[in-house]
Amino acid sequence: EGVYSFAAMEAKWPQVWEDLKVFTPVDDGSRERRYVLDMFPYPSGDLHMGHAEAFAMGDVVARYLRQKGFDVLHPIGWDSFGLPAENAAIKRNAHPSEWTYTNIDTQAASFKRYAISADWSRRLHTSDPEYYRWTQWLFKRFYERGLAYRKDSPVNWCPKDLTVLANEQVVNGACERCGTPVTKKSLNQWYFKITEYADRLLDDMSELQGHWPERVLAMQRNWIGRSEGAHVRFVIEAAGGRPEKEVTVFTTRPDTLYGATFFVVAADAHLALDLVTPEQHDELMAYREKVKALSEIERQSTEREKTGVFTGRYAINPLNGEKLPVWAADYVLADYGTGAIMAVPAHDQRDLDFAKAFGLPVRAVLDTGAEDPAESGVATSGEGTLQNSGELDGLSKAEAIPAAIDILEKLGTGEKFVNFRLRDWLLSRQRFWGTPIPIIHCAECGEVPVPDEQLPVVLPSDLRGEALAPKGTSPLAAAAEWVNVECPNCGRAAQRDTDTMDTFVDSSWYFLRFVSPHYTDGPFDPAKINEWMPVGQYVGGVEHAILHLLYARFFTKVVHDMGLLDADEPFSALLNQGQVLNGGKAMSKSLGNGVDLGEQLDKFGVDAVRLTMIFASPPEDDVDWADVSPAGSAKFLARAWRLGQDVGSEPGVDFSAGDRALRAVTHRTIAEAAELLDNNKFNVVVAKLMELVNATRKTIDSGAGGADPAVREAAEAVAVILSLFAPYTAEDLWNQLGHPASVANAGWPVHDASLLVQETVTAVVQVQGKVRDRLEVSPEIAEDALRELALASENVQRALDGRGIRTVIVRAPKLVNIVPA
Ligand code: ANZ
Ligand code: ZN
Repeated sequence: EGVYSFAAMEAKWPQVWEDLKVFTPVDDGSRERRYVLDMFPYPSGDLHMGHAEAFAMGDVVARYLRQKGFDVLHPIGWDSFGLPAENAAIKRNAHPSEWTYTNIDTQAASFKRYAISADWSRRLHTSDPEYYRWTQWLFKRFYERGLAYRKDSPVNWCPKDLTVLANEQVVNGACERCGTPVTKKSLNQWYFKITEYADRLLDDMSELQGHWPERVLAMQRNWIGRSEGAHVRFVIEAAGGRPEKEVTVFTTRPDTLYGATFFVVAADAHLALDLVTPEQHDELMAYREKVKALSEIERQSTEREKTGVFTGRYAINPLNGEKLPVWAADYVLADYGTGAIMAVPAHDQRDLDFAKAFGLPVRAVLDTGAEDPAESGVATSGEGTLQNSGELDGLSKAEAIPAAIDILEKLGTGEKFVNFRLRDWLLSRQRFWGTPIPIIHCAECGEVPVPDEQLPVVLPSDLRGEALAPKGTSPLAAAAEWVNVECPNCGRAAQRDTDTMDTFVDSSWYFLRFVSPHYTDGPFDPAKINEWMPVGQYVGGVEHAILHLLYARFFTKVVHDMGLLDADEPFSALLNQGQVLNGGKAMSKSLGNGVDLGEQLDKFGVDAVRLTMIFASPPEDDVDWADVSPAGSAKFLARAWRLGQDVGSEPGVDFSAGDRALRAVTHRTIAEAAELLDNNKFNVVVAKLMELVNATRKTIDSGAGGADPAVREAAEAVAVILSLFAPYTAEDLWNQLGHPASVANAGWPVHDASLLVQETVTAVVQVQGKVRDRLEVSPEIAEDALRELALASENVQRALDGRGIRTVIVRAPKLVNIVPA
């Protein structure tokens, strides 16, 4: 009693909340449901400042909706497969599960201390067999629908982690995890056919507009990369003993077909080997070796000089019969479009640079009014009029594109085509600590899925330490007992697939599992799933804009198409919290500017740290820990808490007799806070709350003191609003006010609109003693302000009729008397 002690509160309340199951949804339909989700954590070490910020934000939303009377699902779990556990296990000669589950326990304890209002009974870990059983089950359903398949192709390879990477995991040509430049390697790998959903992933973004950050939508749009154009088939003439062959190109500019002067295939694509003549073979092989050694960054650089090798072959332009030399070059990418292009140097800068380097002809077919690209070295691209183009001459570019497609279609050598930048999702990994792919390879039967009733395919427990070290092939291959099985189909000796799934597969459906995490007859309970999905508010970092968020949207659509889920978008609204910086820079070991969350909590208390995170800036903005004051937050919290000691009335007292001025502040705060919270302006709510605490203190210290019912009304509102940001202080204040736990379920106070109306008085304005106007003003209006208002009155100006003013007598707030000159 009497002293604000965060340590005492932190010791007292968690058990009470747990006993009362305050944060477990009733899940019986008696209240409208809302699903609030934070991107689940990866268990590397203890929680850090970034977690503290993100989870404080998500918790504000969950706690607010609970106060508003919704049945809130706010679960927590761990994304617990992945490389760091495996690397730690290699170092310590341990099993990855040891490191993983130890860290999870540490983080769970910290989350509990941090008072995240999560339903702990739904806790899940993606590395638990009862979870990955259903990841495997879903993989099988994808497989049956043709959405999971294996193919040979050049893939992104991280030479440090010795594993393949999805395109989404290659950032600026480097491994997203370790920063090593990525190279290409030809491998047989598993893919998810996300490209089949490209159109829907793009189109359905219209539903998310206004509810997701625009930059995330823009990143996804760009990543999906829809391009409208045409497929054009070119016949490659037989030469050097090689037969004639048809090759298709993708072009966005079929109008420039007459300007094509050469043809290029990706040097690293198999097509280049198919085409090259025996005379050119060695040169191409040497060139391919050089290309392989290049990183994607180097290949895509526009600065680098163009290189390539002539294949010895010629392509016939289907429109004019011209013979175009076929080159192999690295600026054409093997995995975009068809891996082959018609080169139009006059109107494509990359082609022009190549033409210059190898002395190839340049022919402008679109007159844009600019200098001839052959002379200027600058390809032209704007609007213009077709020339040197036979039947297309005289058309505008916009007319010529459909006209050219029309001609191609009539000739049977091409058609309109929409190309996507999006590639299929490479999901197999040559690492241990992930979900095993539930496929058995049989010499007789080929790929045989593991029967559903044999799921999960559990990871072997005897591989540890060095046995897990990356070798470029999966460590699972070494577990002979695990690998060698009977074919489920024919009973002959067969082998398990030894790759594991990308951990992004695990996180693509965890939000579905949270709805019924202990359900054993399927990935989720069909009776519950549509009650909760979609997630109403998702909270997490912008770094997941294209990886996790695109994959989760894809999974949701497939599960929807299976008829298992009504929703076809997983997250109705998305909030990207900013970063926590220190001294204007991201915290990092190398800068030595890391701030330890545990130390902050010990020093200032959970509530002060949470409140500081919220108060520092709008949720989307960064928080610079060097600029904030958790000590200031702690002081405010103690001040708010002390209100409870000075309230002199009993619970249930009639507020209507209370001080009207304080009541007006209370009700205005309640109304404004709700509107601000609906718009994610959490920081402003804290500022309003500070004003309310001050106003309450002022009333206590004057007049009726703490016995005034308005003081209780204000203090109760403070407790409820504060419960979103500082759950311990709020609970303790609520308790002091004589209410049973928990304030989390107290209910959002209803504001009385009539109290929001500001009181006014009527000021009479006279000119030469005659009443000329009446003004409605605040009783507290200052003399200056009233004088200005009176002089600005139209009636007063008319009465003055251009005369000057000798004196103005002001008796605020009731009277102004103006004496003209
Ligand atoms: C002829 C042409 C003429 C082109 C012209 C452009 C301008 P977006 O918009 O990104 O889809 N292209 C096609 N496949 C390629 C590959 N695998 N590697 C490198 N470049 C490739 O770009 C489509 C255009 O990029 C295509 O249209 C093709 O060049 C090139 F005045 O065809 B164009
Ligand atoms: Zn078989």
